[in-house]
Amino acid sequence: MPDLFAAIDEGRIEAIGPRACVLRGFALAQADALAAAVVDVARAAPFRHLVTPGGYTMSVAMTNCGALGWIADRRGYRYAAVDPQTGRPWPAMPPVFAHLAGTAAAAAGFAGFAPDACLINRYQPGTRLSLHQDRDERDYAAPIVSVSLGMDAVFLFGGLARSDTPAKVPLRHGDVVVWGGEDRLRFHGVLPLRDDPHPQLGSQRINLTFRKAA
Ligand code: MD3
Ligand code: FE
Repeated sequence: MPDLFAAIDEGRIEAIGPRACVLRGFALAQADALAAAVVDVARAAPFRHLVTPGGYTMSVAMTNCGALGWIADRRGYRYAAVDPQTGRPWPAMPPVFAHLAGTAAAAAGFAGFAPDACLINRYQPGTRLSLHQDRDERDYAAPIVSVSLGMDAVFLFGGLARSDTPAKVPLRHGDVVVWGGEDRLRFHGVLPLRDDPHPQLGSQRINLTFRKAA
């Protein structure tokens, strides 16, 4: 047991919105298998820093697995079946990923979630993700499931307007968050990561974000 204080919350479900909740420690039992699968995905589709249409190089490094992958370039944001860096399809979604996403969504009240895209974000100390909405998916009826691995982060959960003051939600190794319904288009982001190395993953945080893109 690496962190006795984190263990206090394990198994709790915290509502952070009408249709958004944190499942504390939901991915802990699969964390090693998930991290190993991330290494496999990144061997086939390496992490890279995307450049936004505005010309800003993102501090988060990204890759994808599944039928579709989220990309940004000077032309815009979109989902694509082929990795523009390798010219090959994105690696298949590992079964442990798909299973976890489905069981987490069901535990949060979204039965039948079958994601076709998994965006994998890698944060290093100082990395942040500024407030944004996820609007590039075809159908907003499906939820989004996110899995946190490695170092702690402070997630910012805002409202439907960029100017709404966001709530701060700490996310730890093994936590899973599910967003759907009226919470699906809320602004959100991640504060700059502080360097407090994780026993298994070292000085990084990995976030898996499962979506139904098509
Ligand atoms: C909240 N990633 O990749 S969890 C992203 O921790 C992203 O890497 C963050 O925001 C991370 O787009 C936050 C994912 C998340 C995804 C969709 C949401 C949070 C959301 C939709 C509505 C509200
Ligand atoms: Fe997002």
